[in-house]
Amino acid sequence: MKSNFGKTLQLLKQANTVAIAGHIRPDGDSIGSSMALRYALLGMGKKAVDVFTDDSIPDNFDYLHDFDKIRDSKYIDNNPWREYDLFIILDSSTEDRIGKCTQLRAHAKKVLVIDHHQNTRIEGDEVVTNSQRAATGEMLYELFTENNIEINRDIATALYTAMATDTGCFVHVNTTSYAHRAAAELIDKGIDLNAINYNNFKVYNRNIIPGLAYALRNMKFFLNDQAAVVYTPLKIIKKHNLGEIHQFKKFASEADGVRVGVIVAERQKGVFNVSLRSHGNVNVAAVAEHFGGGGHKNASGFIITGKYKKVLKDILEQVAESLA
Ligand SMILES: [Mn+2]
Repeated sequence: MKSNFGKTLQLLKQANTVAIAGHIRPDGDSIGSSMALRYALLGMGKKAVDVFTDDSIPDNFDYLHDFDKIRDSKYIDNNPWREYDLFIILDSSTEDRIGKCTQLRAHAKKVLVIDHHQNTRIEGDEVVTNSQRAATGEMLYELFTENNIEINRDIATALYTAMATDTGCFVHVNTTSYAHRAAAELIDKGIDLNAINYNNFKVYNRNIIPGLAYALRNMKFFLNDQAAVVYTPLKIIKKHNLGEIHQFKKFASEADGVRVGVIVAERQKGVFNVSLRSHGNVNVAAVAEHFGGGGHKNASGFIITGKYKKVLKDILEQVAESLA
């Protein structure tokens, strides 16, 4: 269960300038763990710690200290890379998950990877993985507490954000007693618990209502009603100006009797972002890997191209295998 941080501390100690990259389509774990590590490293007296994400950054995490210092794709496209002692890749199981940040490899002396996905296929001078941890932020909590790195309120806020979002506010099967104990410790650092949870789990953007209504009306059930599919075609996404549709996942995977929720969003003509959510022993990481994606046993994703009818058929074929 414990993560092996043997060489990690040495790499962190040796570096004076550090670049941190999380994944594209950033979530609370990617952003939260990146920022927590930034605060901790700055606290250790590092000269420069820059956080990158090759995407636009959802502003629902703007309560994080220095949130506006995260370097998004707009920054990346308009500024040259500088040189770093260490490049740290967080919460990413494959190289393409970090987008253009892969170029940082050529601008850093050493590369460190910390990730909690299943089957991490990404290289570094040191790669620490632990798929038993609910979040990369939970691995960082372990790193900090085991090595007497002080967790202040900013770090606690970022780590709590990471852990709460990846566990669905401590509901998903990845939630352990360790996660709860860690959360309790973080709450004791004086974080604004209620605001963070309301912000991340309760409030929704009312602009999604028309798109959500469409998605729910058109939700379909397959494989003896064990799989629910919510499909949002490009014309609906455009018509209702839908950004994130992660709220839709809940409705697919939480219908009674459903063991796999499939959420398909056509982001460009014939290009589909697919998210999978499953219950119990149904391993949707394997389904995602079949299509070149990845993730966790009960939550994964991938991109697939083609005609929707064929795409759906292919996906359901793999989902059927995961249900067998
Ligand atoms: Mn994560």
